[in-house]
Amino acid sequence: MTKFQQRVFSGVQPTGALHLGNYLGAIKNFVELQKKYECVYCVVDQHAITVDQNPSELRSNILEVLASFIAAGVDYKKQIIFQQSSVPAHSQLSWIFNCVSRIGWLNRMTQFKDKAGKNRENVSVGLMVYPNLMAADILAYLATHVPVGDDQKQHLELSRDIAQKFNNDFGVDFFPLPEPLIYGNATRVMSLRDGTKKMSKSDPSEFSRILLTDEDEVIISKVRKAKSDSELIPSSTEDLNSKPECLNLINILSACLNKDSSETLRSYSGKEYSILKKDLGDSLVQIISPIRKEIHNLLNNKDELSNILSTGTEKASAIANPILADIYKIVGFK
Ligand code: AQP
Repeated sequence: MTKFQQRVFSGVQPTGALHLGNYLGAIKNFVELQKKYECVYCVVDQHAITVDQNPSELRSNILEVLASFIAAGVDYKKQIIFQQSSVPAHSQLSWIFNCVSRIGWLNRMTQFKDKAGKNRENVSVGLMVYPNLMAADILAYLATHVPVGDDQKQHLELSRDIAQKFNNDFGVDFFPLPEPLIYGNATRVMSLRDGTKKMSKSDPSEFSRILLTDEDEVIISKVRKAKSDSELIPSSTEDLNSKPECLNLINILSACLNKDSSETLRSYSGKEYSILKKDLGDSLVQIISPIRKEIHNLLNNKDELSNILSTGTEKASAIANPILADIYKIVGFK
């Protein structure tokens, strides 16, 4: 039995329009989890500036992510939705974690290696210490559960390491070790152009991803043009695993239908891709179309969105500030 109150925390970066990977990997689960937990969902704008951002685009992306949360079904009245930079406790705790976390740990982060690539000497320091800020985001609320896509698993493990080291260093049992919640059939949605790369906002090809703001015809066309091959859909899981693009389409459809991938495979084995793509396009339109319409409605009332953010800031600060005050005492600042 843990002494910690169960609480969910997760965040999404306002780095562009949200895609199907963000939805199936994270936001769909945000909505489910609010039935059982107290949830804190954050638009992580401070993470976004670890790479260059255009300030006016950043502002509008913040409101679009907020609108996407609400349109997808996050209940902003019952839960907390807010903007990271509006609660200074995140930055304050992240400095402490910069001093707890080890350079060797950060050097092992594959996302940093992927994003920095050969340009390692020239990327921002923020990009490297990003996982320390992520640990602060979660632990400023003593959150116990963190719904994320599979790509964030390593960062979550680092958050646990930081929590553990802080507890050991200061001889306390203050931080919970937050558990990643990575579930569903699409924990890693892949690019529609290359089944070995994850679907991502920063992929140069618009045809690699489906956005929550795509019109119905665009969704259908992106699915129709998704990379496939000239063979029929395989029947065994082994054969499916050797065809990453086909596996991706089956996984996405399974997630849309809330079915097991093996069941979906059985329904399509031996059939042509065009049949699978037609059904997938239709399923995606059914899911995305109402979300898109609601995003547009919400974005027509920006004052209301700003009010929702202000309320979220108050509610988030009311949890994080007393926790930060206790942390300041533990480290000897007070
Ligand atoms: N392809 C994906 N499949 C499943 N889950 C995914 N997530 C992101 N991509 C996929 C999950 O969505 C949540 C929010 O992610 P984020 O936008 O904050 O950051 P990210 O993972 O860096 O997303 P992108 O699209 O890849 O952005 P860029 O291109 O800007 O780096 C997280 O829970 C993430 O796991």
